[in-house]
This record gives sequence, C-alpha cells and structure tokens, in this order.
Amino acid sequence: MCFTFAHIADVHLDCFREPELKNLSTSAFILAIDKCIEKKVDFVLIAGDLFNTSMPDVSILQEAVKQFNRLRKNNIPVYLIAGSHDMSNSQKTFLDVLAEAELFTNVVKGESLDDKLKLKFTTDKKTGAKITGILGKKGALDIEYYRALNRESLENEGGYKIFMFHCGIEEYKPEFLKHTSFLPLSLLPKNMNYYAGGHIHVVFVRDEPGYGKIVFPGPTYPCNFKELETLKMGSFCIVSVDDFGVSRTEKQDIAPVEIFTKKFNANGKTAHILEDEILLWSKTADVKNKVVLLRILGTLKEGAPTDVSFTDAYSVLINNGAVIVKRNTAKLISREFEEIKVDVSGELKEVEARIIKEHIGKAPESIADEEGLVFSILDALDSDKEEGETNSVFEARMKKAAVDVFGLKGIIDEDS
Ligand SMILES: [Mn+2]
Repeated sequence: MCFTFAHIADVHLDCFREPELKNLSTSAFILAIDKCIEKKVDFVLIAGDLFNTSMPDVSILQEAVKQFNRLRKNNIPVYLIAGSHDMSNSQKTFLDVLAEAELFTNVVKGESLDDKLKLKFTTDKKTGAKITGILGKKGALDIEYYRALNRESLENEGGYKIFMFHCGIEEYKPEFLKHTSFLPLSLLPKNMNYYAGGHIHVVFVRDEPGYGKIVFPGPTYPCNFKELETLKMGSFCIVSVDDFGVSRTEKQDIAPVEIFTKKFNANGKTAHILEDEILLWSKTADVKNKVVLLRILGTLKEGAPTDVSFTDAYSVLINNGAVIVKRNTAKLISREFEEIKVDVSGELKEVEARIIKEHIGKAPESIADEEGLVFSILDALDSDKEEGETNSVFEARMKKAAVDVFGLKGIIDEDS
C-alpha cells in the first residue's frame, strides 16, 4: 500500500536565549506541523532532540503539547526517539511525561537478554509500517547499544521497516566534524527500508546497498550562530512509499523569516574605522523583517576587538525593522595575538594540553606550577548543572570550585 510520512529531527525547542530566536525556532516547528497536516501524512517521525534540554521551559512545553494535539485531532500518530539533548545526566526526560499522555509513542522498546539488546517493532495501525530505533546519548555513548544489538531479529522481520537513530555515521561524516567519532555503518542493522536519522544538523540522503535509504533531514531550525549563517533555514523530509516499498524523500524548507548575513573584514583597519564602516553600511542595508547576522573577522591594525562598538549600528538596524541583530567576533583578533596558531590534530585533551603548554608563562608575574593550575581550573569548571540544581546553586558551586583551586578562601567573600 502507498503511504507518506514526515521525518523530522533536531527541533531543539528552547535552544536560544534571545526571545526573538526562541520564537522563530518554535514557529519553525509549528510550520513543519502545518505542512504535515496540509500534506495529510500518515504519520510523523521525530528522530531525537525535540527539546534542547531535559527540562524545557513551561511555555515551550505547552506549545509542543498544542502541536501534538493538532496532529492527534488529524489522526496523525507520532513516533519518536529521545536524542542526546532530551536527556538529563541521570537519563531523565520530559518526553516520558508526554509519552504517558499518549501524545506520541516512544519506539525504543525491547529487552536486554544475556547482554544482548532485543528491540521490538511498533506497528503503525493504518499503514502497517514497523518502526523501531535506538535513542541518542551524549558523547556517543549510544554506540554501546549498537554493539549489544541483536541485529538478526530486526533484519529478518518482513514488511516495511523503519529504524530511527540519533547519531552520526562514521562513513558519511562531514568535513567539519572530522575529529568526532561516530557510529560505524557496520553496527547499523541491515535490510531496513528507511533509516530515520538525527543528530547531524546537515541534510543527507543516501541509498546504501544492503541497508536501505539513510536520511538526515537537518534541524527544523538552525540552533546557533554558525547554523543560522550556513543553513539559513530549517528543514525536514516528507517521504512517499510506493506499493513496492520504495521510499522517495522530498526535502521541505522551513524559513519563518529571511536570514541576512554580512561579513566585515578588519584587516588593516583600526577599531574606529571598522566601527564607522559597520555603521555606514547599517544605514542603507535592507534588513526589514530579517534576522541579521554580522560576522566580523580579520586582524585589527590597532585596538582590541572589544574596542569596536556596535551600539549605534544595532539601533539603526533595529529601527530599520531587523527582527534581531547578532554578531560574531570569534575570528576577529588584535595584532598582538596574531601569531597564535593552533594544531588541532589528535584528541581534544591533547589539543588542550598543547595549547596550554604553548601559552603559559605570559602572565606579568610568574606563577608557580602554572600548567598544573590551568588544568585544575579546567577540571573544576568542567561540571554540568545537576538534576534539579538551580542556577544560583550551580553558580555558587562553580565559584567555590574555582576559589578552592586558586586557594583564595577568605580573600573572596563566598556569599557575594
Ligand atoms: Mn541535535
């Protein structure tokens, strides 16, 4: 039988701090649901990272529930797996609450027998499609599930089969992620019709011999500055399956508003000249109803990146109707720092150690065991917010950890 379904992933609701971007990200999800209803898809897949955190804001939860209710009223079931962002460190997720309310079905079901993971398919009543999958975990820890997976039982099942997963695949990884390790293709169960992926925020479609159609639909909305700049919009896929079980994907773009990017090159300019150039440009730029991204890069002839003031240009752009203006000066440097070159080969820890070694000894006064001190402070600050810990408690804990490392007890008032 012919049917269609939507493959959504990486919604990351609640991922921006700025209300304007937070709203755009939520609008993008609503637009995706609008399209699913308009196209009368038979069901919707969400391949992880519906929420950006395990405890999203109440208003965001309310909006999500509203959208799932719209799908339910239109008889469109939703099948979902958790992504690395949906889970707290203690493996708790708000998705469980929504699943309990039957807003969607979490398809990660099965049992662990003799160290082997045996997954069960969830069958979609209307179409007969069989769906299963493995949740995503932080730090690619989900690879252990794949190692333990009883693949044969999945591979030998008949019918139209969908495998949902939330991790990158080693063989297909994009250039910018070359230092991250992903799941080798050989650990994916073979002989599925459709592999609904998430986690890699890039659109990717491939018919893999022996496997099936492997798809990453991209995020429904970019999740940070770089993604806003490069992706310019969100996306998901609508998949049509014919009588022979052949799946065709159609990428759907989601762009609630236009994203306008502008680069400024600081090479050979003083902070003031650069500032004037940006202000002058802002007066004539057509930014009405657009998200404006300013990327400032290069080496200033004089002055530090912090000397460049954006205040006036911001006011002009906002007055001219920009939805929001964001700038990125990560690649803007002062002349005195120009010579810093970083060799990024090897594991993250090695790169860290190398950079620290290269740059110690530059403090105006010599510090005893500076290298050890830098590592201790990195360790002390490398701690996530605990389950249920409030921001202020978390901040106080981090502050105490830092104070302890520097042995500053009594010098800094710990209650401040
Ligand atoms: Mn993601």
